[in-house]
Amino acid sequence: KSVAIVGCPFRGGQAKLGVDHGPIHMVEAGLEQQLRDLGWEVRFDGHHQFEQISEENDPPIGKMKNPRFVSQVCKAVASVVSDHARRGQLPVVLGGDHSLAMGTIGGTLEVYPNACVIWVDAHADINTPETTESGNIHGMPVSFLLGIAGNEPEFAWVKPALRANRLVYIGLRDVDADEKRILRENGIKAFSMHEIDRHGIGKVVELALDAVNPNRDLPIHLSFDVDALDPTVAPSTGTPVRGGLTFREGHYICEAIHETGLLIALDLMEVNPGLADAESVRKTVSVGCSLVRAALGEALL
Ligand code: DIR
Ligand code: MN
Ligand code: MN
Ligand code: MN
Repeated sequence: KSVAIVGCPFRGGQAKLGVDHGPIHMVEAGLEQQLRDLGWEVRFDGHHQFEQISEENDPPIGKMKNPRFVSQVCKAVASVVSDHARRGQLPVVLGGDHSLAMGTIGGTLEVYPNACVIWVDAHADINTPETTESGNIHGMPVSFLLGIAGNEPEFAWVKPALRANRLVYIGLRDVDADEKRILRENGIKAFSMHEIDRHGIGKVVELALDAVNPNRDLPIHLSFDVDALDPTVAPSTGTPVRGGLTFREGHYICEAIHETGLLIALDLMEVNPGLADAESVRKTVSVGCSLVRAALGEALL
């Protein structure tokens, strides 16, 4: 029962300053000890160090911004994650922006090729370098993991290791038109806020697991973008969208995945302590930590 906290102070997948401070704030809030208190052996070797590539040395490739920087960091993160996984340590990767998931999920699938991915987010992050409107790579990691991003030599190291039927979304409410088409064409299961309103979160998590893990025997990688939560719950994030998960719905997802006993990797992304007043920042950092604790077994009773 061992976890490795991997802080990734990285913001190259999007334009806003501050998201690189997310992991530092979550660790300073005491996450390490909180996980020890849950009975985990916790390894934290300091935040992931990486070489900066400045913008003048990293001009766009097509519409993609900071492509070399994002690619290099994600490649390194993939190897950190796979190393921990091979040693039987559950990697808890703290972002940082969600482009990092190319690395985290890439690393997971090297060690657990049959893992399924539960992606909790307001956004689908499945744009391709062709369909992106923003050019921000944090809106694209899933297309690279699925192998539908087209031939991008800079990202040739990303193996198309994720199968469409092993991916499920929960919490979507801000999906670009091309992304909706990509989800449809690839038959990817997604539970938007509409489905959560209709069925309730309990049923939705059950249906999501039925879709990607029908026999409840495959390892689970949970990639949680804090903007899945309603902005009243997690205000300090780069692309807040109203109408999101309540505090309890977010925690329920984590608790239910913990209960499967199948969780083998966790991402907690897009906490940006630079975007709000002190109280909103504290709230967002604190909910980030408590989602991690819920996924790692903190029980209400
Ligand atoms: C938008 C927003 N779909 C994009 N994506 C965000 O930039 O591709 N992802 N904010 O987290
Ligand atoms: Mn700071
Ligand atoms: Mn995201
Ligand atoms: Mn998002």
